[in-house]
Amino acid sequence: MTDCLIAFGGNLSNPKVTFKIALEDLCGNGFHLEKKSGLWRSPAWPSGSDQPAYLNAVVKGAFTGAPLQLLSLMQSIETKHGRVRGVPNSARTLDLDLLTFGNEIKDTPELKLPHPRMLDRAFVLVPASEIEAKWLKRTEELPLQDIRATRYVGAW
Ligand code: PH2
Ligand code: MG
Ligand code: MG
Repeated sequence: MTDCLIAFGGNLSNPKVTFKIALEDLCGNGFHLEKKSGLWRSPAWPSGSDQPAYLNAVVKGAFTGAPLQLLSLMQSIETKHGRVRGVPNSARTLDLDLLTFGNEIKDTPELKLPHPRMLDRAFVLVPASEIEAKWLKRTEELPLQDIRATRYVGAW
C-alpha cells in the first residue's frame, strides 16, 4: 500500500455529484481513503477564459497497486464521467490528477511524479494544505490574488 494524493477538478455538469461518485469508484478499486479536503471554487485557469468556474478538491489515500495502475483507473473513471480528451485546459466534467505517489519520482510521457504543475496552482495547493500542513509553505509562495480567488464552498 502506498500513500498518494489525488486532485479532483471539474467545471461542467455537476462537479460535486461527479466527485462523490468518482471517489466511490476509486474506493471500490483498491484506493483506501484516509482524508479529503473540502470543495473549493476558483475561476478557470488561465485567467481571462470564458469557461465556468471550477470546483476542486484533494484526497489522500493508500493504493494497493503500482502508480500506472492507479493512473489507468483514474483515466477510466474520467472517461466514465464523460471526460473528453483533446484541447489542453478545455472545460471538463472530471479531471483526476495524481499529485504524489509515495516518494516516487518519475518523468515518463505517461506519468510525471510529483505532478509537475502542482506547486504553481492555488486550486491544488489550497485544498492539499487542508490535508497535509506541509503544503501551506508552498501555498504562501503563490500570488495572493490566486489564493484569494480560491474560495471554500463546503464539504462533500
Ligand atoms: N484545471 C485545468 C485548467 N484550469 N482551473 C481551475 N480553477 N481548476 C482546475 O482544476 C483547472 C483549471 C486543467 O486540468
Ligand atoms: Mg488538471
Ligand atoms: Mg489531468
